[in-house]
Amino acid sequence: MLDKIYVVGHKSPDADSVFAAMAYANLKNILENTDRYEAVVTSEVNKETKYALDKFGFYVPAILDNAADKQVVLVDHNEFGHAVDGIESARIIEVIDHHKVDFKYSEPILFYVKPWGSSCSIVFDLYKSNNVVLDKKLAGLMLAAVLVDTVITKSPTCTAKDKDIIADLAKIAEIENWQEFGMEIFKVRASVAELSDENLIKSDFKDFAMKVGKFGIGQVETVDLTEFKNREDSILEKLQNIKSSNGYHTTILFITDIINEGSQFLVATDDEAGFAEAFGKRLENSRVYIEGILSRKKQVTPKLQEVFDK
Ligand SMILES: [Mn+2]
Repeated sequence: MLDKIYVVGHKSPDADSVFAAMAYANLKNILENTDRYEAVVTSEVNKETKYALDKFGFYVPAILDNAADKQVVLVDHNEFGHAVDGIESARIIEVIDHHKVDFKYSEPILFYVKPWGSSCSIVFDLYKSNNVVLDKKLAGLMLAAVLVDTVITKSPTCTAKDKDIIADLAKIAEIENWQEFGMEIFKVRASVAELSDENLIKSDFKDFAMKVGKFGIGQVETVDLTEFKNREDSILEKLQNIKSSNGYHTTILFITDIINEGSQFLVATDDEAGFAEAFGKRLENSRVYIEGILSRKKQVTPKLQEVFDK
């Protein structure tokens, strides 16, 4: 029997990283007439991911918490800092991603990155170009992922290609109103409001190494910012704790209002002036609302890098 190849997304798995792994493992098994590709996750999945899996009748993929000496396909990330533990000694077979490239490897591999709104868009495109028929339920999962990653097409990361793919996936999944389906998913996602401060911050949290030090940036989306208003002080306290006990230069949670298309920033940093320089807006009492900010990848991280990583 040929060795297993694990298809795995990033740490703190989101819908796109889980569903892209599932869809891509399925595609590879079909194309290579094998069952050696297995989608796995790095840790427990979040609420909307579980919701979509249940809705379309899938099990949660098994957890792979260490990839040392294993064969892996990375989806939805390429930086080792975001990858499963043990990645330094894993054998990487392929990378399928839509994030900025920060990748070095000792062998030539298939490295497939497109500047689209979600990894599931890229995987869908691969089904099409390989003439593989996509299952209705898998299409539903992938649609959920594209809608989450593009904030129901509102995010600046959403391209014309993603919009076409959303329409195609909705058709295959037989979902008549994808906007409504997107809101359904975001309502589940917004119920993160029930999480503890720490779990709220960590629900979608990524590390970024910059010249001045390590940044930890979490994002939460909501349809109602006021839901978080009375928790801001305790969230800030937690951000401060995470910052000092884990050696961060800055920790941020930004809460994105997807209806009004802006984000409330809660920031623990020793360099508030730098933050103001990056965003053109000053923190007041460690917080500030910034209109038009929806994307960590396309807006928040690049703005911070301009100031803190030059
Ligand atoms: Mn993604």
